[in-house]
Amino acid sequence: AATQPNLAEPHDALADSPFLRAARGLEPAHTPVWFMRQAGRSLPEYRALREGIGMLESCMRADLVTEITLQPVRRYGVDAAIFFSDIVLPLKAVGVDLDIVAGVGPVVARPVRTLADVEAIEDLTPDHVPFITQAVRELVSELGATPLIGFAGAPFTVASYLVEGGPSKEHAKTKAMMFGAPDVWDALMRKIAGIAAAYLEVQVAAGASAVQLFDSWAGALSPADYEKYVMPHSAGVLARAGELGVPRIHFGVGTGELLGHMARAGADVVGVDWRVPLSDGIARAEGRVVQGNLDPTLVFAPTEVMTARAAEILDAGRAAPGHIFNLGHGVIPSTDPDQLHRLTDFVHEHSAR
Ligand code: 1CP
Repeated sequence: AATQPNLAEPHDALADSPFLRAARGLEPAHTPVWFMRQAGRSLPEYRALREGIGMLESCMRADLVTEITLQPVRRYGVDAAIFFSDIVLPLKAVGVDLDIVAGVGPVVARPVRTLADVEAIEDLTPDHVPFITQAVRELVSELGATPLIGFAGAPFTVASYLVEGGPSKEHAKTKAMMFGAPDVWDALMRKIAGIAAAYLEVQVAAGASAVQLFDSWAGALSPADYEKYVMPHSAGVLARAGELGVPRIHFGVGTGELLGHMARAGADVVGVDWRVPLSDGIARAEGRVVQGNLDPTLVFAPTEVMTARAAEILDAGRAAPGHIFNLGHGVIPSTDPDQLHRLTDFVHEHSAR
């Protein structure tokens, strides 16, 4: 009977995947590895496919989303796929006038400044994003035992694009609203949190088996301000994601002083950037699984320098309840894909149990 095909088998293979076992604090066969921004400009096959097609358009075509998401999985043999989209895509889907400009990033035509601006933004329903449901379903069937990570932008980081109107270093207008117009801020954060949670629900309903909440720019905040103005809203998103029964990863950049708060906001897995030694990240993550944290520029060093650093991170990761290997932030577009392939193989070999 053991040799008979069993309907439960594909599901079990997925649940037993190194990524999902590590995310749940169970011993995996090897330390799982994936790379933030593993799809995208570093891959020649991505650049070829995107030729003449805008970023937002490619995010709204299920066939392109599926193919782009699969490209790094095929090439590297990473332990998870991340859904190809962008943190501002759900805003576009509910009608916010924005574009993703090549070489710049998200640009919002009419930045949000008033309560009326906030109230004009629609809440997200599955009907706004049928291409997401379709792409996730296709991906999950193609990926088999490789988990698909769904994702959304966290309220603070998404608010920064809406309020500034585009990428920003200081987030000055955003923080001016946060400090000076708490009623507008609260309404905006609630609005974005609702959209993010609904967006994650669509992805999980269609088969995503984990979610990552990207609060890339939360490191611009002090712990006290994070706790007061941001954490309750991120916690709301993570609580709704928790009801879906999938592991929740919470990540930001420059968040060394915030890792405890980000854990307590409702993370199962805490993302650690490369500025924090992983052993410190583990202590600050208060018993959570950790993800990270190789400096993304180390791929430009000789392979043996890169792998020696990866070995240190893998060894440090053993002190955590679980460790998912990743870069400390996204893949830099000029990265040589062959280096990431060697890195993936090294992580698997060095960590094989
Ligand atoms: O496989 C993958 O990981 C790629 C999927 C992906 C993800 C997870 C993209 C495609 N964007 C994102 C999330 C995202 N988008 C974040 C959070 C992750 C992070 O911190 O890196 C952020 C902050 C954005 C906003 C954004 N979109 C930027 C950053 C601008 C800034 O403020 O500095 C940029 C450049 C984009 C455009 C974008 N998104 C994704 C790609 C491949 C691109 C490049 C555009 C293109 O190829 O034309």
